Amino acid sequence: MDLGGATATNLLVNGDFETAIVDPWHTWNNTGCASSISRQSGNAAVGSACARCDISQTTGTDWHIEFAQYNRSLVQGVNYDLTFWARSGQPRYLSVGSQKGSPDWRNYGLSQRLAITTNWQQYTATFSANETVSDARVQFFLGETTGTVWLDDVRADAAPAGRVPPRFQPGSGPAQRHPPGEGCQRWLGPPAFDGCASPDV
Ligand SMILES: [Ca+2]
Repeated sequence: MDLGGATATNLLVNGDFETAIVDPWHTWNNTGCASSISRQSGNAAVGSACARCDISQTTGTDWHIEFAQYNRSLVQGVNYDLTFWARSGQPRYLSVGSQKGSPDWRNYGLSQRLAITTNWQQYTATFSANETVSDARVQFFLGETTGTVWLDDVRADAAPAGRVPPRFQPGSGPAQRHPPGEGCQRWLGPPAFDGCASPDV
């Protein structure tokens, strides 16, 4: 879809963390994981505050620790830029995603793994929404390693016209993952995301 220069509108709320980190921001730790999110004043990338994520225990699976904004609206075929600033205590990876906020937890077009450094840097993950929905989670997956990650100025805007995002490939790489909760903890590999019909598997 050509947006024809549509005005960028941030789909996220309080992505700059200048106010308290509350709903629709949510955090979740899988069994065996421990992390906390706090609002840090000072040393922000933008403005006067940022989000600090301390990951003290993890399974090593990225999505087992989630910091996400719930119930975001996406329009099928529109290209979005998820833009944010990040740094970490040690060089590490984090993943970003967007998926349905309830079973079958299907992916809405975004799944990327990004290398983060100890210096503030701005990142952009461009994706094409594959459905029109109002229950999308926009997610940071922080469970790959322990440590501290700082985030700031998180935005999700319609991408400028003409930008071509990488095509989401169902079944490629780490894209096929179950989200947190609901007993759905089984990794589903390629070729297709098939939901959570058997939560006890
Ligand atoms: Ca800020």
